[in-house]
Amino acid sequence: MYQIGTTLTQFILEEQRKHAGATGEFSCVLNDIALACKKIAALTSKGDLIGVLGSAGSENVQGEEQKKMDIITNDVMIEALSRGHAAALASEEMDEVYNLPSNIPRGHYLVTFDPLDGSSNMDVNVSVGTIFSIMKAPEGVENPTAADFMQPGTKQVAAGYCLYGPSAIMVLTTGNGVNMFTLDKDCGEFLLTREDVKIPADTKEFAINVSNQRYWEPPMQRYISECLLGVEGPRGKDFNMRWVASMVAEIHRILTRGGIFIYPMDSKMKAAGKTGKLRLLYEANPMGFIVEQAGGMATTAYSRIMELQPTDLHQRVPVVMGSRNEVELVTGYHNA
Ligand code: P6P
Repeated sequence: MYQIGTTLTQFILEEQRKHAGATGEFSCVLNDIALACKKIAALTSKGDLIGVLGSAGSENVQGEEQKKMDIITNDVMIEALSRGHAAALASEEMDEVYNLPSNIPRGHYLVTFDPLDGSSNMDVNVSVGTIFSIMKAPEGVENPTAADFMQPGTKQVAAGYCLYGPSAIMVLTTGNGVNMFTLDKDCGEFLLTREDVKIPADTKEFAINVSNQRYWEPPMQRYISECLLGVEGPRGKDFNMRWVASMVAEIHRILTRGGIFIYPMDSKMKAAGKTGKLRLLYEANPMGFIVEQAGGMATTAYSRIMELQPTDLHQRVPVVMGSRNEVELVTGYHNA
């Protein structure tokens, strides 16, 4: 018998039924995000056909050039999440917390997001993605502030991303494992395609931007040089390297076949007064939640990412995440 399969909406509602007293609001937030990702998938697939590539001629709060699609996808996320289910929003593309218009009812959830991670890859037609994290909002606060978002990653109630590649794939955790949903563009539904995804504990594949090698701290120099020595070296095996420059694509590969993704602290960042490259609230924490829920590990090279106490909406941190045994080795080198 032909099977449609399990839609994301059905999956979310079945999860909701497991929580007695659930109001359905959390489910609505997830469905709002799914709607936004369907729209973004449509936009990214058209690219030059609809004139959405290239620079917007502006900078974000980090002083990084904004692409047209950074702004467009941010607008899509804001509209989709302004339907009375979220309490407030925070985005890589917005300096401050986004409070909803006064005529919109407030939900009980804070949502942070990077609307189009790796957006510079849009101009060269390489995979990009939307990353999101959901936390509880404080009770009875009409307009949450940045302080309300300063919650460690362990407080996340859900995290996910949508990868816009050959397929559009939504990857979601609500704290009970990781599931993947592929967008069937013919019927406009995300359909469950991989359940309870687990990352292999060991790997032979690392992802790091080697052009920064001369700036790395000694333990990171040691780790990567050992990988490069291959089977003749102390690791006793050859390694492969990947670098897509889209964190979403790297993490998706790691969820699929294992690996380690590293964006370390380095002396160039220190000299510039930076604390890392990737953003804690809407990149490192959501991806860390997903990786941990898939049996992997996520650290700063020194400590667990999800236990960090955030101090700023756009705070950056070093990131080492993926196959548990490999991340443990790297973290051990840094804490030796
Ligand atoms: P680099 C994309 O801009 C991003 O935030 C991550 O998705 C990606 O892993 C990293 O930066 C790429 O950084 O220095 O290689 O351009």
